[in-house]
Parts: sequence; C-alpha cells; structure tokens
Amino acid sequence: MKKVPVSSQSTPTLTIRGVALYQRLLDRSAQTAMVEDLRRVVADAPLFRPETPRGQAMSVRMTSTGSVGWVSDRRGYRYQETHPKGMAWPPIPESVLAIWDAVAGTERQADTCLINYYDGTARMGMHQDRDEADFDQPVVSISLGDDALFRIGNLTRGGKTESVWLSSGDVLVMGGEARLVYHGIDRIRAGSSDLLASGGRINLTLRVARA
Ligand code: MD6
Ligand code: FE
Repeated sequence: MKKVPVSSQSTPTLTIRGVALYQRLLDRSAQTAMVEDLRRVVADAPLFRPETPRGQAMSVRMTSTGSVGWVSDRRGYRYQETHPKGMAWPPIPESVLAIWDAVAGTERQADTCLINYYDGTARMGMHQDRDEADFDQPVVSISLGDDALFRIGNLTRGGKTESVWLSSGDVLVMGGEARLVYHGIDRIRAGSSDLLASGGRINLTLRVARA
C-alpha cells in the first residue's frame, strides 16, 4: 500500500454551508493506487447491500475498513467490530489514511472508513451522520469514479438545499458547524469517469466512530 502524495494543501477550493470541498485533491495516479487498495479490501470484506431498520434494501452496496464498521439492518444503524459475514474488517489502507491526515485537522486518527459503491442508478436519501460518539470529529469523504450530485441541506430535515457535483478525486470535509447537516446523493452521472473498469462510483467516508 503506497502513501498517496497529496499536498498538505489545506485550502478548500469551495465551501458550501460550512462543508469544505477540495476538488481534485487526488490526481489520477493517486486515484488508481487507491482503487487498487480498495480491490484488496473488497476481496477480504465483500460489498453487501444493507437494509434500513424498516426493511428497505439500500441501493448502495457497502463494506468497511478499520477497527469498527458501519452496518444497518432490522436492528438499526450502528458500528460493529465485524462484517455481517463474521470476519474482522480489513485495516484502513495507508493511501486513505493519508487523506485524513491532510485535511481532517484533528489530532485523532480515523478508526473507520465506510466504502459505498454506487452503480448508475443508486442514490442516497437525505440523512445526518450521527452514529459516531464525538461530533467534534469531522467526517472526511473521498469520491472516486463517476460524478455524483451531492445535496446539502440544513441542521434539521427540510428547507432549502444547495447541490454540487462531486468528481473523481474530490475530497469533502464535514466538520464544525457543518458536522450534522443533512446531505444526500440525488444521482450518479453514469459513464462520466473511466476510473473504474465496470463503471460506477465509490465514496469513502472516514470517521472517528468510537469515543
Ligand atoms: C456520498 N456521502 O458521497 C455520500 N456523509 O456518496 C455521505 O453520506 C457523507 O460525503 C458525511 C460526510 C461526507 C459525506
Ligand atoms: Fe453521510
């Protein structure tokens, strides 16, 4: 696992409602190296399709890395130490941790990285990320592959929203006042990137889940 050379460049190219966006922070070779690392992860901890607590199958497929991983089923949303098939989650690749180090702005290291895979029709409804113990710790997200329309709302459900297209290599930080804003993915622009051989989009979210 190679360290991805990212400039410790800590000026966002765009900030929307406190959500900081670092567009194209990863160049093509960094993206390719990261995808290789993720292929190894998925070989050990296969993607699965979670169910919401209400029994609805999500359109996104997921797996995790780190000491804990995020799961959802009839018992609810939570972090747990094992994949639904029972194995421990693989470690977070160094290439991914390097991005946390470059932009998170916190002393703590991420203890989990959720891997979301979107095919051309997948989406993610508006939600808050609130299953973590400490909301003073940011969430750092990395986009790879097809473009995605990311919608940013408010601290409560509803109200006016703003949207931005996320492209391959973009990194987003949700911290501070923006840590609990509602957000979602409306749609993927299928075929907009050739990074992934079979198309689609990968989104990585790095977090500190445990206190
Ligand atoms: C996605 N991202 O980009 C979904 N959550 O596919 C998220 O849900 C997200 O990008 C918290 C912080 C940053 C994110
Ligand atoms: Fe989220």
